[in-house]
Amino acid sequence: MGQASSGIGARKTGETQMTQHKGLLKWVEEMTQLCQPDRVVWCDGSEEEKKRLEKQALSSGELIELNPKKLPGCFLHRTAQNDVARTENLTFICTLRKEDAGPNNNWMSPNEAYAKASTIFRGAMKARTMYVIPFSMGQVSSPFSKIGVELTDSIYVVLNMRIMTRMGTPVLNVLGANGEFTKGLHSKADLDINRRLILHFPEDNTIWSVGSGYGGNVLLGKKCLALRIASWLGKKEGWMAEHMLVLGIEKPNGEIKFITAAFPSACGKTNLAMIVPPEGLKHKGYKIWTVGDDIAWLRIGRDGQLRAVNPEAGFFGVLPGTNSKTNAVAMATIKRNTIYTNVVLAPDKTVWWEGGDGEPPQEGMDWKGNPWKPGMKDKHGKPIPGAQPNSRFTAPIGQCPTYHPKLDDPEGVPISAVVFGGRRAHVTPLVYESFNWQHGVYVASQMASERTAAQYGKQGEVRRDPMAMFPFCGYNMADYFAHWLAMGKRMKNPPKIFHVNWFRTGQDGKFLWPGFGDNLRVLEWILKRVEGHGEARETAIGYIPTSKAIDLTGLHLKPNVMDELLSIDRQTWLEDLKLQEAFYAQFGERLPKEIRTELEGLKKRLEA
Ligand code: GTP
Ligand code: SPV
Ligand code: MN
Repeated sequence: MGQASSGIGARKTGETQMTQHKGLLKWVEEMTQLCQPDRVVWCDGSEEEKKRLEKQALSSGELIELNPKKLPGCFLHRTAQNDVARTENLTFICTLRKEDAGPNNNWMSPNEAYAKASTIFRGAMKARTMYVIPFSMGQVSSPFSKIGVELTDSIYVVLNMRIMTRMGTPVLNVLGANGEFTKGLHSKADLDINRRLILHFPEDNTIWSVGSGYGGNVLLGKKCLALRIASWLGKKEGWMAEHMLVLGIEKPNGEIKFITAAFPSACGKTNLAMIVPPEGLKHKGYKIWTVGDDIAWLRIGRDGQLRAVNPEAGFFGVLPGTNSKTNAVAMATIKRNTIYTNVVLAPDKTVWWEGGDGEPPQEGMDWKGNPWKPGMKDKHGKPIPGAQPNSRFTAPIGQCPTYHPKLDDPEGVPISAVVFGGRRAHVTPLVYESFNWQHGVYVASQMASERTAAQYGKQGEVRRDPMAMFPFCGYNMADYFAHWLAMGKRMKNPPKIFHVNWFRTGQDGKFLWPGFGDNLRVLEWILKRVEGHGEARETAIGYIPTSKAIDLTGLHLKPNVMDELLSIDRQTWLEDLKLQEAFYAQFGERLPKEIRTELEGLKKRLEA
């Protein structure tokens, strides 16, 4: 509603024009009272609105325009220096009963949380504009989609939500006069980490986020709604919200098999979702389709098959390490209409990041906006990176060369295999297959991974991250395991569950497996197993490919590397079981007995 946003006092006209939804109007009014913005602007999602907001953000310095010839429609944004990743320690699930949030979540009572955050939100939008963003996770008007409304004082958030979700007037039309929606309130406030809170109230279908401007903390449709709130709704309504990519592998005969894969943050989902077949496999004629790179909503279709949709409309992807060799599809996707966050600005207004294409610029500005040159060191002699290790791109999925709207079926694509994986230097082999659904759920529930730059905390530390959902499960994870087990029982043909690890290292500390495109070799074996062939040997932990089962054509691995990648060390595994037991212990009696049964079974097999 262009006009209403053009001046002070636009609020009233805007509201009445945009929606008849009394609950929505009342809530916006209450939040306006609390945050006291100078004005309220309802976002319609139009091109005109986009241009206007970009212009404002350029003049305020929130965005920097990039080279219009080389990077048309692209912008650079720099976050505050203490605000570069999700802050899990400041993220809370606020349920009436603490045990419903579970030991996997920080918990605060709803009363306390609302009171605490209100003191920060009060007056936080003075001299600012509050934007009202109606958005849909999933296709607008699909019965499986969920609607949210985010109130924010950040233009960066509006422009990102435009890319990441379907937003604007069509969503309000579907919401009608009394539709259900998730209420999201966000304010940057003063970006003070000591006054930063990311609060979820699943019982009220509400999210409050304050004191941050970083993606996962503030794009409330993403981790907050599409995972934490949605996982809660999924448990109640019989479906699942997962931290998963979805990809299709098309064979020369036109048949497409779809796979979902869950890896923790910054562990390779975007890369796998856009995989390019390696030279040695090109002759086989596989074509890859990208359905989603971060979140999947899974339902059991009318045919009894597990089906997946990507509720997002864009990518919020990791930049460091992304280049034309590792991820050519992403590189093609982010050439236009992309928001770059926290990377190097070159003098010609292009951008650069560590592990990106080409040489770094001879001089430029680092992600903090300071003058920067390659090879600069800090006072301890450590290299100063130009881009923040968790620097990211925001780009529309429609620009991805391997995306096709026909695969964006509101009923979801049928899933043939579910893959889990972590970043582990040791212990877990390149790939193994679980014995059955229940065993697969156990395998996923004991996943572990080394911490990455995607969240604050000690980098490299191994932590358990069941289903890559530990930071995102909006309720007690013991109940979540039970939900996984129950979903399997409802499926006609539960997909096979696999575990992969691209990150195993050798004696020299280097990765043993080349990764990236070559991961298709592993996916090929997975598909063969799904189809009932593909050679494997049965081991204590599951089925492992025989030494010749994975096609290594064109890959010149040193002798024994494959053996090492596919080996399991009983002693190391038995040690790991102790860590697993300690992890499960925190769930007490609430842990499904099937998980313990599987753990005991594995222990016996390892000791045999
Ligand atoms: P989130 O967006 O945080 O959920 O991350 P993601 O799981 O989508 O991770 P992404 O694909 O962006 O990869 C993160 C980092 O891991 C990047 O620096 C990649 O270059 C690197 N990476 C991805 N796949 C591989 C692989 O197969 N092998 C190796 N060694 N590195 C990889
Ligand atoms: C992740 O950290 O898993 C991400 C990025 O996908 S964020 O949206 O910041 O959570
Ligand atoms: Mn993610």
